[in-house]
Amino acid sequence: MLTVYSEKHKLRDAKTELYGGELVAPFECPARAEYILERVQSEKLGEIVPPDDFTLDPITRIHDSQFLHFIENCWQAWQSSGYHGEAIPTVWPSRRMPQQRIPDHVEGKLGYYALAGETSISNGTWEAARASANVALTAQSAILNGAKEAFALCRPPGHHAASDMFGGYCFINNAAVAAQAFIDQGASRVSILDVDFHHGNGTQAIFYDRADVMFCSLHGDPNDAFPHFLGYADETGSGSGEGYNHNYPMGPGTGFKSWGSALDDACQKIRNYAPDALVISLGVDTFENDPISFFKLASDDFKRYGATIGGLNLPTLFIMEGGYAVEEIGINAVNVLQGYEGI
Ligand code: OKP
Ligand code: ZN
Repeated sequence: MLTVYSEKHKLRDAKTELYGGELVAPFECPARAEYILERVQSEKLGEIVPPDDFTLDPITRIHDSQFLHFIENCWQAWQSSGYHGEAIPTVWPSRRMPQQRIPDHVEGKLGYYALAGETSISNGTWEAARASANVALTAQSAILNGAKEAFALCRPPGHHAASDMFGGYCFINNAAVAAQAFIDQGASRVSILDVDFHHGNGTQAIFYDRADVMFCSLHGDPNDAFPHFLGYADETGSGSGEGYNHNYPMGPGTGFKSWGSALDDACQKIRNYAPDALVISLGVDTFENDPISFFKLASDDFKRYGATIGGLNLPTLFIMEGGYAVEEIGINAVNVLQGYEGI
C-alpha cells in the first residue's frame, strides 16, 4: 500500500495543552507520526512518497475562507497582542450571547472559531495543517488514478474541525476535504467511516444535510467522552441528508466484541449505500492502553477489523487521525492496513 507522508508535520509542535486544569505537553505530538512512519518502513508496507502541492481550492470547498485566514494569522496576531504563552481560547459565544459578530481582537476571534480549549495555536501550526491536507489530497489522487487503496499519514488530525471551527487537536478536516475531492472529480457517493475513539463531530457537521456523503462513526459515548456535545445515536442527518449519518456511541470498557458488532453494522450500511469510494478516519486511540480514551481493543483486534474493512472491497483511503499510546500507535495503525491487505 502506498503511504503519503510529509516532514512538515514537525512544524506542529505546540508546547502546551490545557488538560485537567494544567498546561501539559500535548498528547498530539510529533513523535506520533514518527512511530507510525517507522512501522510502515520496518513492515515494508510499500512505497512512501511526499505530498504534492495543492492550492487552497479543495480546502475552501469544505472550510470557510475567513476561518482559514484566522488559522493562518492567529499566531502573528496573538504575539502582536503582547501575550507570552501559546494561543488558547478563554471566552466563547455561548448560550444567551449572539453569535453573528466576529470580534476584531484575536482573543475574541479565538473563542469564535474554537470548539474546545485544549488546543494551543503556535508557530508553524498553519503550515503543518496545510501539509497534512496535502498529504490527504495526494493519497486521494492516487486512488482517483487507479490505486485500490492508500494511506495518508496525516498529522495534525482533522475530524473535529468543522467548516469554521478548530479544536480537539484539529484545524483542517482532511477526511472531509478528501471526500469532497472524490465528489468533485465525479464520484456519486462517498462513505466516511470514522473509527477514531472520539466522535468525528466536524465531519458529521460538514455532511449532515447531504446524501452524497454518508458518515458512520464508532466512538466513546459523548455523555462520557470528548467532544461531549455531538455524536449521539439519534443524530441521523437532516433534510436530504436524513438517514445518511450513523453514530455508534459506546460506553467505558467497550472491548472488541461489542465494538466489532458495531463495525459489522456500519459495514452493512456502507454495503447497502454502495459508494464509489470509502474514506477511513483512522484513529487508533481505541487501544486498551491509550492514555486519554476508554475502549479496550488489543493490538491483534486492529488486524481483525482491518480485514473487515477490506471485505467491503472498495477503493479505500485511510486518513490518520488520533492515537496517543505513542509506543504502540505504529503497530496498531499498520495492523489495520495489513489486516485490510489480508496480511
Ligand atoms: C482528538 B482525536 C479528555 C480531554 C480530551 C481532547 C481530545 C481530542 C482527541 N479529558 N481532549 O479525535 O483523537
Ligand atoms: Zn481520537
